[in-house]
Amino acid sequence: MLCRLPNQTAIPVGKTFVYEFEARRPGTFMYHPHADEMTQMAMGMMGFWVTHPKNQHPLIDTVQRDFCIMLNAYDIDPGSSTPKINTMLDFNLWTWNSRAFPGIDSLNVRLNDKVRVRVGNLTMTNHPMHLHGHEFVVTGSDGGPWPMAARWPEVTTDVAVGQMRQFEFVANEEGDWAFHCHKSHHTMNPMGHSVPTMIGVDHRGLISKIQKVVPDYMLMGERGMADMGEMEMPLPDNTLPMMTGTGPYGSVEMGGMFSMLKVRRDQKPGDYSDPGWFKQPAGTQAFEWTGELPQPARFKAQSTAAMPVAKPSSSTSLLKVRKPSGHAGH
Ligand SMILES: [Cu+2]
Repeated sequence: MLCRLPNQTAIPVGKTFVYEFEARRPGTFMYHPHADEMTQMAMGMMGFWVTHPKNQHPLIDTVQRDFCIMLNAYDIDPGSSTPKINTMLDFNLWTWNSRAFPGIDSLNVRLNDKVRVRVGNLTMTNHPMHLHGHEFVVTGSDGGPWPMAARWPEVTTDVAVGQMRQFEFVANEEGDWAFHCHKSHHTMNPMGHSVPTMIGVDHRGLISKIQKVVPDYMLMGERGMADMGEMEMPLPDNTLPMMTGTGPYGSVEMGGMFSMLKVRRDQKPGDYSDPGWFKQPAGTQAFEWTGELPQPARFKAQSTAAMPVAKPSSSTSLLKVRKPSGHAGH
């Protein structure tokens, strides 16, 4: 990491400095300034460094595809363009290589390619990276390639703050496979975290009354947040919709740290271009069931609690959970 700690002066505005060193260790590394670090990193000053081995390395396999993903995050108010540099956790743009879905390229590979993905995290929270359709093996971190005995199959690997994880797999399943951070708020674009949950609230008759006072008032969130993805509301300039992206079946309702792995039989070697959507063979999709539905098997309590439970003093202390359902009387 380049810094102005005791061994280096900062680079003044408009100046160019040369850093020379010998890249002795093969691996994946990250760099960023330590000069006014909080400001400069909040505004995106960071990058990847990959040192490839000169000769065949016993712990570094040859791969046909190699992807680098830098996890970074920004807090930019809707309609503005300057990141808020004091934000510590509640960022609103979760990005790969400073791009948010649907602006992130898909990872396009040829069937049976060996694929390496290097994921570095210079945000201020961890990101569990999850791949559909394949199992991968984590093969290395910032410290270098891992010994074979330290590797195991996974479908999600957590990349903690300041860490790099490098994972590999053989792309032996044709199709379009989601690849994303598994924190659901990280696959969203700007969203308000202070918005109350309105699921199941009966708004009938209420909207027309509010619209008498606020003519443009629109109701949101009655059926969850997915409606937001399809609602084409006018947004301020320089603002992304919360959930967006259009797939072969309409809105995919995603944002942020999300992309697709596209595995194709006829992708040319070394061709990273987007092959378009996969044409799924007949019989590989879910279909609607219209027959009888079996009763769900339910556990029957034996009325022997592990510990005695105090009787509720009033009905208000009974636990009630409302499920998001339109069926009255359940
Ligand atoms: Cu994340």
